[in-house]
Parts: sequence; structure tokens; C-alpha cells
Amino acid sequence: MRNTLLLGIALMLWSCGRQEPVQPNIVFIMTDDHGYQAISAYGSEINSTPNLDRIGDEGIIFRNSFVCNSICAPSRAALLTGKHSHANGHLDNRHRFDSSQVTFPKLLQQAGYETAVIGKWHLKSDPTGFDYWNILPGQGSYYNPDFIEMGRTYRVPGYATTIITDMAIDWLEKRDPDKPFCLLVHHKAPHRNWLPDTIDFDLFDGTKFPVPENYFDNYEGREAASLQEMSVIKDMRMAFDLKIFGTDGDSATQSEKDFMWYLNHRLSPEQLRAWKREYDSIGRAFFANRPEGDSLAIYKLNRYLTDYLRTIQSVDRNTGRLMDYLESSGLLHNTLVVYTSDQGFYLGEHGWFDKRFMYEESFRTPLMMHLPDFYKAHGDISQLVQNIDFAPTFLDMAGVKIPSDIQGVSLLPLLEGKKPVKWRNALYYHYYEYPAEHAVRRHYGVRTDRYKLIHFYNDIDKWELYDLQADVHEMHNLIDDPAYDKVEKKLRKKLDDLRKLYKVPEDLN
Ligand code: SGN
Ligand code: CA
Repeated sequence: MRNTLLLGIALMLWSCGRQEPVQPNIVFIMTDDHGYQAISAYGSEINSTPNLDRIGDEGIIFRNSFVCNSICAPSRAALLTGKHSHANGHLDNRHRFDSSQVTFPKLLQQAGYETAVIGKWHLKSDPTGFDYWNILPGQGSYYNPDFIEMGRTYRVPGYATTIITDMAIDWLEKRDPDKPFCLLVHHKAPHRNWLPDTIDFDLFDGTKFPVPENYFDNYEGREAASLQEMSVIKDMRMAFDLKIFGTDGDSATQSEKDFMWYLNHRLSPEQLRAWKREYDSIGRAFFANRPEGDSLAIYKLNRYLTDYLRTIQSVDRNTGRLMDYLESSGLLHNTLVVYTSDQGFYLGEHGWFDKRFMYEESFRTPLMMHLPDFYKAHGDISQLVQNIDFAPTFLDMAGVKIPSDIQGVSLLPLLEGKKPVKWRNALYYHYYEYPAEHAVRRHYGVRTDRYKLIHFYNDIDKWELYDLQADVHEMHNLIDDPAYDKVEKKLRKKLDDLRKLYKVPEDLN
């Protein structure tokens, strides 16, 4: 009896002393087109990102994080709603987001959170569910960008990544200190056409980056891949993308003229001077030794990666600034900091830039989290996670009931360091933007931890099957290989099951 009493008192004391998770703050940092291959925490061989790595080093790093539709606006709609594209209605970049839908910021707001979004938005309709919003119109500008602050448009001098970070810190300073908060920081970088901050112009100068082993891919057995228009060699524009003016002589292309107009009208005289100093000298070196054939192909890759990685250095530096602010202001211990991208990107793999395909480089997206003290997970997380999981995770963490029609799952058990026995064993993917720029055919598919089955449809009808263990670069389509008949059958069944689970309309195939 006495022992039971003592145990009761001890339990009571333990539960009183136990640190309960007060509604944690959320800082969600999302870049535009940041491939995991350009983050050192993911083993990058081409750059170093110490400030981004810090998030993963001190917290967790997801090794198998994916999107449901590898394109900007649909990715953002999936983030807000926790639903696949067919369910939230945002199939491609041309849609306008139905902002009357239930979104996680709206539910957090109702639960007492102060909410804000700053930076790229791209959903056409105005943000809803935010106490404060200040967004780039459309794709936004790298230099001296316009912003729409709660309906008012104005221009801000400086560089987009730095300005967005300044605005984020400013909002944190001015927010209601008595409320938990959720702040979405959405960078423009490193989106095409990769314009670096002028202070980063000396980075990667003359670097010869390793050439991906499938850079000269011939797309054998992969018809949709052969039909794309996102090839570094064929489709990158010399002036607009690579900043080499004058390759067309007197007949400068419209794109070259438009880009020149943008530079002359948007940049300050000082920015323009720095810009010309940098790219005139690159142009002179190009014409002095004009490369052709394979040398031109390699030259283009180096030129592309140089500017792409320069824009990422600014993201890294500014993320460090934001982390330092959270730490010095005492917020970090009770804040979930997420670093991710709206999708991955090709850095020359298969000969490409851009995204859209369900192949690994663009289907995957980086995901690292710095956790509030209460959550004990640390290091690598290998479960399959997807961008539809953000909404339920944030709601779960805030103690808000997750609406039953949300299709993602809460990642909280993983953040708590648990090893759930029943985790999802396959992911559903669906890309819809065709006919469109880059000519990537519509496709949907399923990926397990080892295999991937894809169906390209619309003006094409092709299936592809990959064994990711044997063929990490997805060069060998096994769909006609009898040795994989059983695997294919299982995957088709899995795909049907997922399409039923997510209620994908029959005609979307
Ligand atoms: C622009 C780019 C494309 C890019 C899309 C979508 N062309 O149209 O290369 O795929 O955006 O990007 S550009 O000539 O205007 O740079 S997304 O991130 O918004 O989905
Ligand atoms: Ca994007």
C-alpha cells in the first residue's frame, strides 16, 4: 500500500516536472529549384553549404524526401493543403489557387498562431490564412524586386534573397510575442535564370565541375526523355541563361534583347557596372577561345553551374543569418526550422536543367529540420516522406486536429525518434503540365524503396520500370524485361491501390 502511494507521488512529480511541448513556433524556409546535389549535407561534390548543413547536423536530415508533382505552384498548393494535385485542384503552374480551401496556415491561425508568408508565392490568388504577407509577383526579380505587401505593390532595392531574409527577421522582431508563430520564408533562388548577388561574382571562378556520367545520355528505351526540351546542350540560351551576349551577331534573339532590357531598366548603375564587369570578361574569354562540340557542351555546364551555385551561396549565407537571429533571440529552442525546396533540379544529369520528371533528381527534394528541444530525433531519417506531409505535421505539432481529408501523414512520430512499424511503403506521383515549356509529357507513377514504375500519357503511351538498386541513374527501362514481370505486376497493383486511396479520377491517365 505504502509502496503504491510512493509510486503514485513519484509519478505525479515526474509528470509535473516533465517538459510538455508548448505550441512550438514554425519557420519554414523553402527555396525554388534547389537540388539536393548542391547541399554538402547531402554529399555535394560541387559546393559547400555550412549554414544549411547546420540545420541537419543539429537536427534531422531526411534521406528520402519527395514531392508529389515536381513543379512550382502545384508544389506550393500541396504544401498548403496536404493534398495531391488532383485533390487540391492545382494541377500545373497555369492554375489559380482556390484560396477558399482549408489550408494549414488557416487552421494554425484559428488555433492562436500568428502567421506570415514572405517571398515567392506563385499561386496567382492572394494569400489567405496569413496575418501578414509580402510576396513577389509571379516569378519575381532577383535584383531590386517588386513586392506585394498585403495588396500594395512597391519596389525594394537590393538582392532578393537578402531582402526576403531582412523582411523575415523584421517580421519576427515585430510579431506579437505572446503568440506562437508560423513564418514561411520562400526564396526565389536558385530559379532560372540564376542571377547571383553582385557580391558573389568571384565565387567558383574558372571551376571545372565534375561532369555527370550520364551527361551525354542518348535516352535509349525512354521515349519521353528523348522528347524533352530541357537539355543544357540544346535548349539553354547563350545570353539569357549563360550570360554570353553576341553569339548571334547582329540578329540578336528576342530573348537576348529582352534580357538586356531587363538589365538596363532594373539594375542600379552600380549593380549594372558590377554585372558588366563580370559578364563582359566571361564573354571575352568565351570568344577568345570559342568552344565547339563536346567542349561547348562542357563549357555550358560549367557556366550554368557557376551561376546556379552562386545564387545558392546567398541562400546559405542568409539562412545562417536567420538561424543566428533565432538563436540570439532565444527562439530557437522552441522553434521547428524546416529547410526544403519546392522540388529538386537537374544539374546536368541526363544532360538536363529544370525538373518535372519523376526521375530521382527532380522527384526528390532536400529536407532538413532543426527541432524544438522537446523532440529527440537526431541524424538521418530514411522513411519515405512527401511534401503533402508538411500540413499534417505542423497541425499535429500545434495540437490541432488533422482534417480527415488530408492525404499526407504527420511526421511527428519520426521527429520524436520513434520507428513506426507501419510507415508508407510507396509514393504516388503525378505531373500534368503538357503541352508546355520544356515539353515534358504528362506522367504518373509509383516508387517503392527499390523500384519505380512510370506511365507517360497524353500524346504518348509509354511505361517505364526501374530497379533503383541496380540502376541509380535510371538509364535502363526494364519494362520489357521478362525477369521483372513479377515486379511489374506488383507495382501496377500498388499504383492502382494508391490511385484508389487518393481518389484519383479515372480519366487522369
Ligand atoms: C519559367 C522558366 C522555366 C521553368 C518555369 C517553371 N523559363 O517559365 O525554365 O521551368 O519557369 O518554373 S524562363 O525562361 O522564364 O526562365 S517554376 O519554378 O515556376 O515551376
Ligand atoms: Ca521550383
